Amino acid sequence: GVPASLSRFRGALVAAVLGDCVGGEFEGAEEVPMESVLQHLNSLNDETKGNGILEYSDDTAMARCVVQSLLTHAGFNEQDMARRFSKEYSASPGRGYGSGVIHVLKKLASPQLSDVYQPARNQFNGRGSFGNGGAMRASPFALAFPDIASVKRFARLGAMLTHSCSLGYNGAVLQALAVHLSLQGALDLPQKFINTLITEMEEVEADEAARNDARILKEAEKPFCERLHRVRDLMDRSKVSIEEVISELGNGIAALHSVPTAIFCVLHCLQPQECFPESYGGVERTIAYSLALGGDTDTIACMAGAIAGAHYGIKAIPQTWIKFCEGAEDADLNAERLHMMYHQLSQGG
Ligand code: F2R
Ligand code: MG
Ligand code: MG
Repeated sequence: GVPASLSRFRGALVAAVLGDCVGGEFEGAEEVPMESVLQHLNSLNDETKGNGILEYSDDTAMARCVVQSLLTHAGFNEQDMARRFSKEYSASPGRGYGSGVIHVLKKLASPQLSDVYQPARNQFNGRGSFGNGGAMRASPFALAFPDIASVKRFARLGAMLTHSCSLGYNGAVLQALAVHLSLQGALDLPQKFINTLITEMEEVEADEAARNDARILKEAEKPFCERLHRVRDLMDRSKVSIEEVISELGNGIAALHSVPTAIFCVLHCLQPQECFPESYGGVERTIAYSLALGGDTDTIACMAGAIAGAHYGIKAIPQTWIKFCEGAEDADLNAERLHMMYHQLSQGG
């Protein structure tokens, strides 16, 4: 692939925050007309307003913990990352966390805790969470580690601090892989991009725990691979309705029903389309389309934003959007630090 430029790092981290902030308006809505999406996004162009008035939610709050932890330790440290998650939650519990994960975050605060993975294992009668909370904060792993094995390994471990079901943590692996590939220009060849994701996930889902979870939850043998095949089928179609995307891929809070959907949003919006204003670039199209799906809009737009931002770079992101979204300027600064870490590690440092 092409060298991962600073612009791509900035695009990825900033567009993830924007997706979360602008997506919050529609989270949980069943139907979201494109007109309402465009009206909402249009309000971000009023230069007389702004200064972070759209607040970020749990997606960004936890991603910021991931970023700070990776930078502080120049690598993955599970104790530190777990501590940051619980501190962040107790400082700002009103960021819209999932109703299950808050129990993990409270237990992670205990000084007596010796195994930081244990609270997540106890969730949902010992099955663990399959929510998308691990995936929504997985993009920074792709921005910190240049080699694909580390991206997979640490995205998985980082997610397992709260999500011990493979349908949760493998969603994080898939999201981090998509950002990793996009960072290297892989979206220039969309068919190859999706085929590479399928090949990687074939290996990830061959794991015994993944097979067991899929069987218990009555999912396909390799659930993420199966969904990625659906993404590929939808990509090949000249016209796809919002309803078909929702029924084939989902728009819900489970990682399985949202990570492949986010990947589809990026692929579907690679070219201009009639439903978007002509002035829209790729990041704006991707975020607008993610919102129009309804459901878990902040998280789907956050994940799609990260993948799209890594492809188009910071130049594709409107300055006024950055001004309106809490944490977007911080994300831009952190992207520079992650870029440095990534290049140091790629030179064996
Ligand atoms: N939680 C939300 N949005 C809805 C509420 C918003 C808030 N109350 C408000 O209005 O301000 N958004 C955020 O949550 C998602 C990420 O959730 P996460 O971190 O995965 O949480 P959790 O609790 O682990 O899982 C989410 C739900 O999925 C179901 N679930 C998961 N595993 C399950 C299992 N093994 N068996 C049965 N159900 C399982 C449960 O309903 C969980 O509560 C993001 O959208 C983020 O934006
Ligand atoms: Mg959220
Ligand atoms: Mg959400």
